[in-house]
Amino acid sequence: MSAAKAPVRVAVTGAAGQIGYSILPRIAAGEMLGTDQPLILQLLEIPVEGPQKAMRGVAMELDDCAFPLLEGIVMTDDPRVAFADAEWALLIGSKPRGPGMERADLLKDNGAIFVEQGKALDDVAADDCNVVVVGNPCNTNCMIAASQAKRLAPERFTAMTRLDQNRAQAQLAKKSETAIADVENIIIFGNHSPTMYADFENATISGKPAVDVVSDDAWLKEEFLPTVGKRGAAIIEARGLSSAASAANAAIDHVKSLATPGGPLHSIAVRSDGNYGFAEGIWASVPVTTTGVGTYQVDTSFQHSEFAVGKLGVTNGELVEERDTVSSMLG
Ligand code: NAX
Repeated sequence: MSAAKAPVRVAVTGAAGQIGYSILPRIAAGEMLGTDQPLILQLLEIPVEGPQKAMRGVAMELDDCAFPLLEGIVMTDDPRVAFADAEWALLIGSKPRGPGMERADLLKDNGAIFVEQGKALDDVAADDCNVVVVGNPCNTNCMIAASQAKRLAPERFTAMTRLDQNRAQAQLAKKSETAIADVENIIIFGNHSPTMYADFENATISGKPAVDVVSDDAWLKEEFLPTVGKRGAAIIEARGLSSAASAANAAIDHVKSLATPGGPLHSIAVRSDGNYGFAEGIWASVPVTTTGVGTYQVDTSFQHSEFAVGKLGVTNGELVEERDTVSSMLG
């Protein structure tokens, strides 16, 4: 019999939030890192009694699930405790946009959180820690956190666009009346915002170009793209709350794909080195193949029409603007 694996430390911020509540039992059940991988959850919440108390409640429920893989739960309001020796850090917690708040204020308020957390990660996380930013605006928050890191490599900081990919895949499967698994190579480019480009031109359905199978250019350009881009707002409108179960599911997919070398192409926002016309140094979503646990290579083979290049230009412009807004926070 082989020896039991050593536990992996997984830090999760915003542990008392909606996504936290959806994701934590799934991580503890082994859905993210595998059903033979013991783990220790290190939960971070803001130093305010309400969220701290709610986090303790979540931990009580995790205890009550009696997950065999869950070897410990750390609860704290100190990022240096939460991130200590973490091999995976899911940065979910951030400030929501309040009434009358400008986007620039949101960027700056959240930027301050990611300056602090980036420094703490660099000080105490495991050398090969993989940092996954979910809290919005996630691309720019990720860039800010990575910019604080002197020890950790910027490539280890990724932001989540997998929910957008999953949304796009589901919409194409519905439209073409095929199984989800038959829709492949559907990649999100750019920002996790309504400017993102869900690249239907390179997608395939049952091995054939999606554009040929769908055969409805107007639907792809005028319905599919806005539906995917504005899906978050549609969920808020319907539920009165933002996406949580699907966001938690996407974060699990993101980590699983990033931890599984040789799997299919997937969308993650990574530091741009100029591919696809994205400005160097911003975090833009692109297709990647995973090469090792937490390492990946950007697939630069996608061809884009003039229409797509225009879309990529818009989302790149937004990311550059976001970077300009937070330039004083970049380390
Ligand atoms: P909630 O407001 O339910 O929970 C957020 C939690 O984070 C709160 O409990 C809050 O106290 C905590 N928090 C705030 N600042 C913190 C800090 N500095 N350290 C630790 N915890 C902190 O939001 P929820 O619905 O869980 O969403 C979390 C974030 O995910 C939001 O920023 C949201 O916009 C973002 N999303 C990102 C998505 C993506 O695809 N990248 C999709 C889903 C979601 O909208």
